[in-house]
Amino acid sequence: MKRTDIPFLRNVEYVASFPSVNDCPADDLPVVAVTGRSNSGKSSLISALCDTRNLARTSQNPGKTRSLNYFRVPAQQERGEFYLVDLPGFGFAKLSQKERQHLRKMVDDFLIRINWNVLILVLDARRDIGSEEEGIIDFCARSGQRLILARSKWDMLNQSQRAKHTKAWEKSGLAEITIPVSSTKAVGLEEVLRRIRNSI
Ligand SMILES: Nc1nc2c(ncn2[C@@H]2O[C@H](COP(=O)(O)OP(=O)(O)OP(=O)(O)O)[C@@H](O)[C@H]2O)c(=O)[nH]1
Ligand SMILES: [Mg+2]
Repeated sequence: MKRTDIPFLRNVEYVASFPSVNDCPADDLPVVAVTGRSNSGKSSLISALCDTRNLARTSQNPGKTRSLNYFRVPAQQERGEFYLVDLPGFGFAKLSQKERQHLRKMVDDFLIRINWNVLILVLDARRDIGSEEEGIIDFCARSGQRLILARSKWDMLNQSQRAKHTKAWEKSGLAEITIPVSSTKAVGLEEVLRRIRNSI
């Protein structure tokens, strides 16, 4: 698909960064949430889906997203309005144990208590799935909630690495929910957008 044909999310507005689930909007707008390890590319993916460079304030410093960042996506064509939420990254080694636990709890509380429509779990394509990601995949399978595994930074893999990874997730039964994406090269964005549309 040509870049100009991708139905990017337009006129997305930053709402606020909430320190706790208790503060999050309690209206009935659908919610699309983005989670994943620190530095996996969550904020970059959100910015790419909105065709902007810096919507979700990506940074060279991992661990920067430390609250629940809400964006409001206006209605477009047949699809209604919804919230896009950038969750704090988990597993950032440079934070204290206490701070890491706090962020992890914030994400867990969000996943359990917020009535979200689809969760995008961002995984750096060069890394293996860790125990945190496994926990989230199991949680979604048990609760029957929609999940997308976005294998990010796909542009950084060569042909043989791509083939190897594709084989691995086919073997693990995750192919159905896996989408290779590159935020910098606009790979896989239209498929992520299609699944978002189908879930809200
Ligand atoms: N080459 C390439 N680099 C990427 C891609 N996505 C993200 N990056 C880079 O990876 C780094 C981390 O990206 P972020 O989007 O800030 O990651 P994050 O998951 O939001 O990180 P935290 O907010 O710390 O949890 C940045 O230097 C990005 O430029 C991609 O698709 N391709
Ligand atoms: Mg971020």
